[in-house]
Amino acid sequence: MKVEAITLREIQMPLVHFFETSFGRTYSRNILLLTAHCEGVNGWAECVAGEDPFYSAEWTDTAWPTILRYLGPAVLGKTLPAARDAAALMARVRGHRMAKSTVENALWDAEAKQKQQPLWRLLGGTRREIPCGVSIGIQDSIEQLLQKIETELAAGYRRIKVKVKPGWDINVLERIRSRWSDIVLSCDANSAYTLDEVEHLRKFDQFNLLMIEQPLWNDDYYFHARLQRELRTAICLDESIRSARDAAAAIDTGACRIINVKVGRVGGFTEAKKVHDACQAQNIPVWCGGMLESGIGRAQNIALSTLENFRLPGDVSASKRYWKEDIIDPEVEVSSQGTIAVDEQPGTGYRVREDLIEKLTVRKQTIRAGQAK
Ligand code: OSB
Ligand code: MG
Repeated sequence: MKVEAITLREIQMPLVHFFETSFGRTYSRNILLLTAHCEGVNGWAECVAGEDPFYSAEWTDTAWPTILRYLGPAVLGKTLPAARDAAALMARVRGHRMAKSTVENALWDAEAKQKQQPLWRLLGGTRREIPCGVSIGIQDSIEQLLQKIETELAAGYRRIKVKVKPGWDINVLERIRSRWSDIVLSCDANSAYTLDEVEHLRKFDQFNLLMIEQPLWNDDYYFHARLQRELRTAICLDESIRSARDAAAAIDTGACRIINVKVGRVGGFTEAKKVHDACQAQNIPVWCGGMLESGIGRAQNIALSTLENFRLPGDVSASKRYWKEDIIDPEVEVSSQGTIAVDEQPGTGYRVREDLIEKLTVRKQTIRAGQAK
């Protein structure tokens, strides 16, 4: 597979409803999309970096030049036996995992299309149907949150995750549990607490949560291990897990009992598979996280979720929860049983709507093999 050219673009898409976490509120997404042009086949991928460096150090404006100046040129003009060989070519660049993932995953898509194989099979998936959950942001009132939960339960979703932060936590969980005593419920703090708040965090134990996601610092697992020893509720790590080595260390220290896998956060499908395998070897279940992706990233998350150890419902939900109109055809739909099925179509099984993407594009650049930087 020869990488002849790469097109990077930024599209702008307003969310149907704002999304608020402990680090802020998002109304509209600016998403980078990458196309790898490989001998007549176009592979697509989405960069999950946010509009601001709040979830992680990476953001749209670090990913853009990193891809155009370093990561793109590292693979351009090369003939790769397979997409999994891309990571080694980009390894000289430290960090910038979301940017790396964008390049690598476009090559996985190209490889699947070239081999006329479903991406999920190429990744080593075995599940034909994946269970879906939803992540519901902080709202203006608890009533509004309860209304949203009701809608998602009626739609069939199998797990409700709510965002929490100091002042929007115990009070909220109490109201949810008094209305729905036995739904599968979890919460995500996105690093909103510190170890001084152990007594407060212990109160979460009364709500029979499936997990509490990333309660402490985004770059920590040592202190999460101290916290996990104090809690009955399972800790799930998201932000802290950047690689399979992080996953192994976190499991070894007892920092978590569940891991959230986001392909962008760990640097691409190759590393995501390694994280999956490292967790499976230690009997730690994983689930697929979300980053408010457009259909392109969403379709790739679906493919990843077919791997065997994705045993818990992911933040993989329907297009219409985020977008008035998604950039893939068909849009992602979730069954009334809260599942998404995969089939034998080559690639992701979703067609990229290039005409619509063109209309949403705010900047675009193509780099070719042999072209000076
Ligand atoms: O921590 O999982 C997170 C969205 C943006 C950044 C971080 C997170 C999230 C979500 C939304 O929880 C998941 C989704 O529905 O895409
Ligand atoms: Mg999270």
